[in-house]
Amino acid sequence: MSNLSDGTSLEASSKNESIKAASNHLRGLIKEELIEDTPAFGDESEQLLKFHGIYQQDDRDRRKEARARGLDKHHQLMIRTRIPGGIVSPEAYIAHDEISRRWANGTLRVTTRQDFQLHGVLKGDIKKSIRAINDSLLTTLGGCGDVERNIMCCPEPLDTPFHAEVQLSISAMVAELTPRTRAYHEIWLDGEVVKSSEPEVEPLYKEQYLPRKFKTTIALEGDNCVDVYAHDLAIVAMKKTDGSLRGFNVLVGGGLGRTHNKPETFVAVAKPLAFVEPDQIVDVAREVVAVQRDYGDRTNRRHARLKYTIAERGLEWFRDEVQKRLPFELQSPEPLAWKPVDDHLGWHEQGDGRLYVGVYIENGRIADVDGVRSRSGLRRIIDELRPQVRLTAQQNVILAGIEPADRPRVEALMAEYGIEAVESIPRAIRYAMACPAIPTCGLAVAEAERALPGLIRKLAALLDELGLADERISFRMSGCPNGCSRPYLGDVGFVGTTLGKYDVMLGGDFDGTRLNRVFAPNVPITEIPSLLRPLFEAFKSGREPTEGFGNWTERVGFEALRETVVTEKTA
Ligand code: SRM
Ligand code: SF4
Repeated sequence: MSNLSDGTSLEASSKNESIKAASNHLRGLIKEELIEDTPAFGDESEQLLKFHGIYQQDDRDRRKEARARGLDKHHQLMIRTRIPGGIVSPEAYIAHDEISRRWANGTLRVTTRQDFQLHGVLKGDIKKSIRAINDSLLTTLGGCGDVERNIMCCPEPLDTPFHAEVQLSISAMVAELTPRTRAYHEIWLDGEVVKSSEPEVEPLYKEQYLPRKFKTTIALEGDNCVDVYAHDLAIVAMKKTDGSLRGFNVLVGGGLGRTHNKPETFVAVAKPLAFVEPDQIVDVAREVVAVQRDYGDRTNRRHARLKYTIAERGLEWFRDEVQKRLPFELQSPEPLAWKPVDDHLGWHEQGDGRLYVGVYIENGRIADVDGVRSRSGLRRIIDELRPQVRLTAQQNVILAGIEPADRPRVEALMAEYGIEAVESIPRAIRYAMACPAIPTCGLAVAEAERALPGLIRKLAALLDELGLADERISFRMSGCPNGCSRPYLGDVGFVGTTLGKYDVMLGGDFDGTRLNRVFAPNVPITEIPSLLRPLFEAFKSGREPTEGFGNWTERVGFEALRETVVTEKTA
């Protein structure tokens, strides 16, 4: 029986483990298949492409027609650019906008992890697209795949030593955790195939990379805008009294993916592990990843995230294992306190005399649709004023470094292109998120991005009618239980179960500190407003003065909430 580098037998390991092990550091046959005159890559390349930031998909809207006409699926690719902290130069924004028009479906998608996604790219255009992204000094390497994914950070562009110090830590972590393989350059950028007597080494990832994806985020003390608790590795930057960086609280083992009817898969919030000094964070991040590399489950991909390793072996075991590999002592984690989450929308001062404006983008889709032409509008503003762009974890866009004298011009352009100022957007809409789901996501069992706009407008109207329009309530929808829009960490989650139906989840909170639970399973989307109406009414009359909707549902309890719903139905 042959063995993989972690000692697991090849036969017992998941199929992906063999593909990775045999791929020669993610090369496989991608380069060969790229030049074949076929619309799609083969199955093994499909798995390896993810590490290069590319997903092979098909247009699900066209499946039925293709089947009826005896044709193959309409194959297309999705590209995910990895954008640490969501920081995009104006040149890189323009490059992505160009690619979206020339080779993708004419839209740009801001993701819940501060990346860009381009959908609908054909195989023949993929190399040009990846090249253009690299020319703009960004990369798609590690956008997906079993490696450290994009490292997120609060995107608020404040000019303080604290922000600058955190930024340096992110850059150092990115450098340490990015795969070293030259495959990416060889395949996409026509890099020279270096013939060396020394074998190529992946010091952290070795031959098989990680058992599964690995996600890291950095929050700034007090502001959980990056949804800390959803992450494998969550880092909270803590301040000294003089405002400089004091160190980092480190949490581990969060993850939201689960599978319907598979109780061995579950949602988990990250748990406090340690406090570390600023110059220790890179080593800690690397060793946390290394422990998961060595002990994560390589036999079952549904059970391979860090949350399962920790659930089975215990947090104490995990801490000891990380500690063993470090030359310094981990300190005890400090208590965390959160202020209300700030989505950083609207106009603000940066602290250097300039301004930033957070622009609302519905479900992260930068497009020209009906009266709202955010794609053309943002492009015009960026072409003309060259602001730095920052992507938020709520799928919105920040334009930074704007001179106060230019504010009227930005406002005029926003108005010209139908991009609403945040003050005029109903709060329910402003705080809502949906994942892409159908037609691009192959795992979707229900609509999300295309279904939420209709539903959220009904809910916003309902809240308005009840005098609750000013409430901060987060509604998050996903087209399957994988939880890409983090529906389990909102006040209200809608998790698709089948076409047109959703589990309605309650009991979470606006600040993303607590998981919600299924309140009503399999609710037809058309019935969601009438399910929630009596709850909103009871919230209005029974809440404590500053209590949020999610906290109220948790305090009152599901039994009482269900009675409220039943009473309304029989009334
Ligand atoms: Fe996700 C898979 C979209 C954030 C959990 N996710 C997918 C894929 C790639 C479908 C696939 O594997 O074929 C989706 C592509 C859809 C499309 O057509 O674009 C997809 N995930 C997204 C994005 C674009 C949703 C969005 O609305 O922005 C987000 C991209 C983030 C990024 O830039 O890297 C996205 N995905 C998340 C999050 C949220 C987060 O990380 O903060 C989660 C929950 C947290 C977590 O990972 O536990 C998430 N995505 C998943 C899972 C479940 C993983 C698991 O542990 O079980 C899958 C399925 C899988 O990996 O097998 C998945
Ligand atoms: Fe696809 Fe499910 Fe993620 Fe939505 S939550 S993008 S449907 S995998």
